[in-house]
Amino acid sequence: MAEKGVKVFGMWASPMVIRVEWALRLKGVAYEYIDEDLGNKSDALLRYNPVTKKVPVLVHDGEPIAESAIIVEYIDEVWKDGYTIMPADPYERAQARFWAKYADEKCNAAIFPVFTATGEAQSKVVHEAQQCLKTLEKALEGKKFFGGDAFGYLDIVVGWYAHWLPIIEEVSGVSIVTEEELPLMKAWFDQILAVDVVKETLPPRDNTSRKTLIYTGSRAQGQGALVPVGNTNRYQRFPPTAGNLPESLPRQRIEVLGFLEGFRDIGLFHIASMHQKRVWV
Ligand SMILES: N[C@@H](CCC(=O)N[C@@H](CS)C(=O)NCC(=O)O)C(=O)O
Repeated sequence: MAEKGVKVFGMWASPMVIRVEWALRLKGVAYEYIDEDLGNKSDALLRYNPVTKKVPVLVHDGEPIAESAIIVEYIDEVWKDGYTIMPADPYERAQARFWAKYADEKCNAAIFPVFTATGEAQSKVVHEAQQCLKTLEKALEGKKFFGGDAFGYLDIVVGWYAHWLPIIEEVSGVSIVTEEELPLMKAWFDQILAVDVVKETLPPRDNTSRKTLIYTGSRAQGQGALVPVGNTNRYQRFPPTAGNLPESLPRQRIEVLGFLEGFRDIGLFHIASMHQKRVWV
């Protein structure tokens, strides 16, 4: 007989995994969380998700379900009582799914290059990310959450922006979600960060432990590097072709994204997943 209960295979810094945790917690569903080393995936993960081999995977009574947005919908359908995640109205549901797809396909793709671009190219990338978010922001007009008065499906899908975009801005030295450019989204960030399930689950942002080394891709790929200045919040940008990466850096790690101590508060896992590189922790 299949094992009873709910398991989530995840990775602590994943914005996709956190969607599933938020949905389960909103429903009050108890679950076991299994943190994966994505550089060395467990046999269980590969067995449960042999197609994409990615997290999150929800295993419900022994049956695996992959793809975070699909899992969130599944959770809403299976645990019908209590908190409602999907909009009740079919038109509103279709709209929420449309914007979720738009955010995942367009906005995420526009945001991640902010890490790797420099100079004029970076200003252009920031502008493009802002344009995408402005389009998304229209779905917030006159509302507290994308879901209206309550934190709902689309908030779950894009809620990670509230935590990670300010980190991306800080590490990349740019401003994306500003009062001037994206006032509704900025106000929504505050709403999201005040939601209990969000507060319970986001990784900490601890200013004291920033000894992180972040390599935004390899030099060979021409993407340069961001290296923290001592134990501070400041980062020094090394241009793509620079032979001037600090001597202290292990050479083999120049070809990868390296996260050392303090990784948790920076959480640039996304760079790693973008480049499909091994992550050292
Ligand atoms: N569309 C997928 C994306 C999942 C995804 O990209 N997961 C990343 C972590 S955020 C992953 O497992 N990366 C490991 C890999 O690509 O091998 C979803 O929403 O579930």
